[in-house]
Amino acid sequence: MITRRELLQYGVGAGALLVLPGGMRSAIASPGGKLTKYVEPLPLPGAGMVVATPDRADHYSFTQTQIARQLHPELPPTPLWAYDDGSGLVGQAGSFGMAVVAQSGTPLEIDFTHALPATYPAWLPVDTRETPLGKQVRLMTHLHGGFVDAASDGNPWIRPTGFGPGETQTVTYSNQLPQMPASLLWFHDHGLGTTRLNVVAGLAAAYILRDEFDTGAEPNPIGIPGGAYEIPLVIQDRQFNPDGTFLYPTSDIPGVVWIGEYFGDVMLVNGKVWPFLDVEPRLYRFRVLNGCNARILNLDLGGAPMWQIGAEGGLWDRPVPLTQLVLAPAERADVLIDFSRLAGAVLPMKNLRPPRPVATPAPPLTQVMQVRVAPTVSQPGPTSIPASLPGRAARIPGPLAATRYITLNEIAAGTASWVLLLNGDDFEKPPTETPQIGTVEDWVYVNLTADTHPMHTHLITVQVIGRTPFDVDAYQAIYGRATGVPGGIDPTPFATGPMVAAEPTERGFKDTVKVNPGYFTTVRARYDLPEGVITPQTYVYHCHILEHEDNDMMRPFTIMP
Ligand SMILES: [Cu+2]
Repeated sequence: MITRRELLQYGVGAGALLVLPGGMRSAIASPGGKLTKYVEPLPLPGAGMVVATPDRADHYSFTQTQIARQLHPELPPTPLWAYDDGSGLVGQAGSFGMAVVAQSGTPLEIDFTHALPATYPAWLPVDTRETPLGKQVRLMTHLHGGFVDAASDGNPWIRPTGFGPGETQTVTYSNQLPQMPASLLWFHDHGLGTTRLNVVAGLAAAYILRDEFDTGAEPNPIGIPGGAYEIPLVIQDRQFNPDGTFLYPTSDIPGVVWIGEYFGDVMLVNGKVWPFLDVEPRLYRFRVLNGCNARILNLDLGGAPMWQIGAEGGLWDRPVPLTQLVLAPAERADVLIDFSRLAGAVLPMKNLRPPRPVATPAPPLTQVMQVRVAPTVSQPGPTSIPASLPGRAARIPGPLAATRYITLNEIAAGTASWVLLLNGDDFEKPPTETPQIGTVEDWVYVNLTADTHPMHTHLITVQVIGRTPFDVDAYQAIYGRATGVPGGIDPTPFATGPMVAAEPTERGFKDTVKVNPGYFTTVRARYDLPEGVITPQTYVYHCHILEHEDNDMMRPFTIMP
């Protein structure tokens, strides 16, 4: 019997026609891998990425609409789904082309109006077992990292059928402090059972929060690079059909369309295929988002010295030196990078295999982009790394009101019943996680699968406490059922070693945490609500591998009085 891992290691993106037993049909003459690398410049805000224009004070109106863009000169134009701020998106060069820039502490209201086709085109293969309304395009925009009321969250529990053509989703983003400090968030579609397809089609955008310290300009009170020296990097892997449409493979299991993970054979950065970036030999700020559906990145920036200064929950209290940058889908890193001793160099940005205990079935995809360092500097900017930062380390004081044990299970892989479940429960089952407002809880993610799952909780950010190795087989042998191990069973008696403390790169608050196989991972959060929002409020938590989230690794949780 071939295992899922063995089956998946045969090449998605190998360029050959492969029909795999129980797995996926893939790489149907995908032309992507043959595209010439480093031909086009990286799109940047105001130069290939649109900085959204409000239609009145603190209010934006977006329509979700289909456009077409050439993502590489050797490809035909690719049909894309995009957020149009009313500009018509003439300034969007690639498949990731929109950024909202907002102020911490100032709430925003946004309308999202569905102006896409009523039904899915053939290049986006829907598995109608997972969708509430068949092949209808139903949209739901979620602000990832937003501290907002449940009705504004873009949350498929509150409105499972989402929004149809002509309908408008109206949201209020609190941008409230301290939960929403200066940071890089993103908004993306969260349609029930179709998140993986809507995001591949292009429905994802940046949301940058500023404050009086992190102004985005240079100079600034923090003493970090700004202006043209602050570079957002949104990394997404994709496959292409010869006609320019995105290739999203389908399963060859009878009755199944859904595949376990989507891996591309081409890397896009800010929506362009394998771009290049011209820099000066000085200090830069890179703001990196892993926007892949399923690929865990391990970025190597060509030997330039790096310091991480923040993550999903904003800036830290001090910089941390980095040698590699391992980011699972939806994780973000705020990084200072020093090119000052690399004048004239041409540096590859590479994606290497993530180190253990991170585990992923992804086939390799090594090249990301190219960084070309000019011989001279036009504007020197800051020349040293600040000793301290105006942000925070994550340290949540007790007492603990509850500890919840949440299991991650993969059931019947490679069959028509293949599903990923939290606590052995479907998404539709009523909430079982019900923290009381204002209390602190530990959530312990007990991974019973072979791979890393990036677990994301809406509304809150967490402090990573640590990861404890344990005997998965023994735990499962005692408590396993047909749908996996139910929630609520403490794995501590099965520990095989002491807890490994949070990584240095987990210094601050996080909204997405790597839950590695062979370990249980403990995260701590305070379950507050935005000012004026009354209990109960229901949100969701899920794996941010979008294929897993769609089938069915997502559950509601309710904040109770
Ligand atoms: Cu997962």
